[in-house]
Amino acid sequence: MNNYEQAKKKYEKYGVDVEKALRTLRDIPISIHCWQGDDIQGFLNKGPLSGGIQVTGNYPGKARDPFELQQDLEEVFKYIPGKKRINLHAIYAITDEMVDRDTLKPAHFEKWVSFAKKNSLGIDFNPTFFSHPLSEKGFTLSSNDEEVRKFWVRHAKACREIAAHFGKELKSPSLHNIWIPDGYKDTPADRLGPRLRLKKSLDEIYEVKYDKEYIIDAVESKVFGIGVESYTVGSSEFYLNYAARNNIFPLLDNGHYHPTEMVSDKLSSMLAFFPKVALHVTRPVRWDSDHVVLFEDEIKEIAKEIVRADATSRVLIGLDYFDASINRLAAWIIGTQSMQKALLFALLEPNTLLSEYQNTQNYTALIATNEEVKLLPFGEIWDEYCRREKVLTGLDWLEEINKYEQEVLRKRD
Ligand code: RNT
Ligand code: ZN
Repeated sequence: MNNYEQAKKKYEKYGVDVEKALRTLRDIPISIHCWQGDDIQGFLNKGPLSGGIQVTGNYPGKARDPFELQQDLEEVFKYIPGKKRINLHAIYAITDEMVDRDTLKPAHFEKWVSFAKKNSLGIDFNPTFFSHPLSEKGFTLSSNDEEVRKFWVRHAKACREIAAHFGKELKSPSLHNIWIPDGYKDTPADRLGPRLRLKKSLDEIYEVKYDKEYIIDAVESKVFGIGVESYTVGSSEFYLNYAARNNIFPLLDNGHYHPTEMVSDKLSSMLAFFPKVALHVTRPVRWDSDHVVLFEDEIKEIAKEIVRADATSRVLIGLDYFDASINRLAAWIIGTQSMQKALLFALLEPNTLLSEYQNTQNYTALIATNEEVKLLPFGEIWDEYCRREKVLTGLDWLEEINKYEQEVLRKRD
């Protein structure tokens, strides 16, 4: 018996179907965010990053143009098992035309469509409401300057058309996610006004109807940003109510809540009401710092909630972090693999047994079994998954990425 078979036996003792877990994992898509590759710079924006988010670090070799970003993504795909999607922002349009955000067209993303086809990917999409002269006053869809508000409504409408185009071309619905940076540094005099304007803007944006086969509309809430500490227009309550009443979906970013609020605990409440829920998986360290996702407790707990609810096709998993202090490709690989490890860990949970303990009030056995399960030989199962998916196991990928750093990244600066 090889290591995998031995490990499998240990899981079987608790009634876990390991082969089924591996098959399920392979089909759970992870949406990989393009913005880890260039510190959210994009190709349309020439200025600095704004909107209360921040990338720290200056590791050499960041992608400077579409060719480099796609080259880096393709390198990264080699070391990530399973089904992948990519997540783009509007500022990643590939065009020589002088185009502003409100006049973007599907044509400006054709090179991404061919990239996606070549690599068998779906594309998710985000309008970019930050890093632009018209967002520098801190307000976009909730602006009290009608010209500014209308500009951003046009931007979102253009982006939904592009997302629907991705969905149609790639035969896989594109998640179109709205996140805006709007808010106040200090306590505002009027909290309702901006929210009513945001509501009006969203109504205008979603007036245009698209086929559900092409686009999935979501809204992402937040609690605060840098320089926007006191009040965020697009808060959790605001967007949950909006989404519920308008048949769109909530997107939960696990860096966007108060530190003791857990997205893992929110998921089941969302799934009780929404057919789909989208996630931005990140790692907040003391604040919404967007550190690289690791194989840690809250990520495992989020994965468990998805698996236990049998919601692997209802929860759309996207990554959202940005670290410029380490090799950016390594950041992508570690974060994506960590999410996949968490999913596998959850799929290997003896859920029938644990639920039975819960339902029979045998809380002693529940806690004891949960602790025991943590020590099962998970690494052997993960390695087997990687082998079957024909990606390197262990740290072998790091050697390849170091080579790539020497041969490609170091020549960029
Ligand atoms: C910001 C939000 C948002 C962005 C990306 C770049 O706090 O999380 O999702 O990180 O869209
Ligand atoms: Zn996010």
